[in-house]
Amino acid sequence: MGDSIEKSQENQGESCPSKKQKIASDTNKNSGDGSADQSILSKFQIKKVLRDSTREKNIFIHGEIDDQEAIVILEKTPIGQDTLVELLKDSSLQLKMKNDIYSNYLLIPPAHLNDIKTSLICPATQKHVKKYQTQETFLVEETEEDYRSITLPYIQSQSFSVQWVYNILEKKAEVERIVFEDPDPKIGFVLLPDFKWDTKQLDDLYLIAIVRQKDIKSLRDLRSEHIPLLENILKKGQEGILQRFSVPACKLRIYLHYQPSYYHLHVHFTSLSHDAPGSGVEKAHLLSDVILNVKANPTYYQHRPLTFTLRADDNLTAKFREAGKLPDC
Ligand code: M7G
Repeated sequence: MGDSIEKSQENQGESCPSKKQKIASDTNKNSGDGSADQSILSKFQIKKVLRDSTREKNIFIHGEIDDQEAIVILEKTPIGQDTLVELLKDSSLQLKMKNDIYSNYLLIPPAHLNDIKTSLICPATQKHVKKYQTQETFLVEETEEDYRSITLPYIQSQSFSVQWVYNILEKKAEVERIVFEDPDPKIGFVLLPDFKWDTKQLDDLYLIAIVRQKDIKSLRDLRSEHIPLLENILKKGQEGILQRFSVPACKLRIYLHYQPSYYHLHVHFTSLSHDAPGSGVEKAHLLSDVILNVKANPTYYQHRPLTFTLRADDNLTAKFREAGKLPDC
């Protein structure tokens, strides 16, 4: 863990929700009591819009809360089918344009049908700012040797803190959100809604399975000894989602990211109909394929070149560039 990042993570600011408060409020709020916490965002001073997508209807804002760096992510949520009757009946309507059989209105829904999913990262590091900033990306092929000499030292010195993962595994945060857990220290995991999913509708269903073993960083570390773990996640994760959300396995996209942002092994479960960020071929590796590859060759992921994208001002990009791996970019 790099000094600056580690310090910044440790330097939990007075103004951000404190670790204790955050964890306590996570367990309360995540249980869905919807309690109000308006004071925190009223102090947010906007410094820069990092990304703004009209298509995805979200905006990523860098700012400060008192003197603490912070990132706020606002996202319009999908319209739930179960709210349609109330939405059409109880909203007010303003006519914007009418021509022949065509007309446009502005529909102003009741407040409880007009929410915006809001995420806060505070204190945020420079690395968080870079993660959410719109940037040019490059495709790079990482060989076994590149992993050993470039990526691994980078992971060991500069990756994001995985404290949030340990909080989940140790039941210090998001306890009420757990959908399924297997306590086995070798093949066990915790399945819960991803940070990106507000759990209001199934259209954008997104859960993650976090493994209990702490020493598996990513896909690169997977070998035949991990097959029981991977099969367990696949089977019990599917069963857990079927039981809780009635979504069958054939409607799920189950995959790992390479490179991930957080180097503690976890598996993404998203709705097949949801075009989730990071589900493209340059980043997502289907869990079922991963299992087959490791079964066919126990050290497949240690030896095989892996291709992924790098962001222009990522420090890892600079390292690959120095090694001559991005000659034309
Ligand atoms: P990744 O592949 O390491 O990173 O996935 P990326 O997809 O962000 O590039 C980590 C996953 O964990 C992402 O889908 C995050 O949205 C999710 N996640 C991150 N944090 C900090 C949390 C958290 O505190 N709680 C939960 N439930 N999910 C998180």
